[in-house]
Amino acid sequence: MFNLILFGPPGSGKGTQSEKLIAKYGFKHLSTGDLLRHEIANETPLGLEAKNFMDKGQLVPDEVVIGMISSALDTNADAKGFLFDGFPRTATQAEALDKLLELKKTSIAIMLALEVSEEELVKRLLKRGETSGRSDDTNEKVIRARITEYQNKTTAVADYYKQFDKVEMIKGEGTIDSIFAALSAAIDKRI
Ligand code: B4P
Repeated sequence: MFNLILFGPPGSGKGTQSEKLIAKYGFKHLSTGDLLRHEIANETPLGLEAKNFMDKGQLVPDEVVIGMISSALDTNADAKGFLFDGFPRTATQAEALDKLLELKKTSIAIMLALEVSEEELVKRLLKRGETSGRSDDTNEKVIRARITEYQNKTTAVADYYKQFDKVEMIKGEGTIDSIFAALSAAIDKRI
């Protein structure tokens, strides 16, 4: 089983690149953003709670997200590998993920971290907001709050995996295909 984390700030292209990586390598895609938006669309209690945080650009509480990932891992027990997109986002989530994978006698093979400047992130997300219907993409204040939340809480996750020598930095600006080629090369070295 080969498990990887696609890491990076909001708008860095995690969702875009995940689609291509799944098509090439056959990973099971687990995006906490997508899972949360699914709960919101179905107006579940979990979704209603999550929406309050997401609309302000804040992270959803750890216990909510960890519970969601835990059940997604259980329902996909036969997957040949997982691509975690947008998870883990805090050190607590990273430790919980390690424990969940250990129970399945597997682990994270690599974290690929996309690097993109703040101005490019804001530009991309405002553009996506014109068509996505996502309430967190239309307001520049909320977008900047998400980036600040990333800097305050999420960059620590890369430090966590660096101690195990599992992080590879990838330039996230350029064409989608050139970024995909760099991600694929990093995976092929370890798979
Ligand atoms: P997510 O759904 O994870 O989404 P994202 O970070 O906003 O975007 P992503 O990086 O996937 O960018 P994309 O490919 O779409 O998070 C949303 C919210 O959910 C969070 O703010 C948080 O509240 C909550 N949440 C999720 N996971 C959580 C967790 N684990 N814990 C707590 N809370 C959690 O690309 C963006 C745009 O750029 C697209 O329009 C795309 O077309 C464009 N683009 C991509 N690559 C490009 C390139 N190379 N050049 C130009 N444009 C490009």
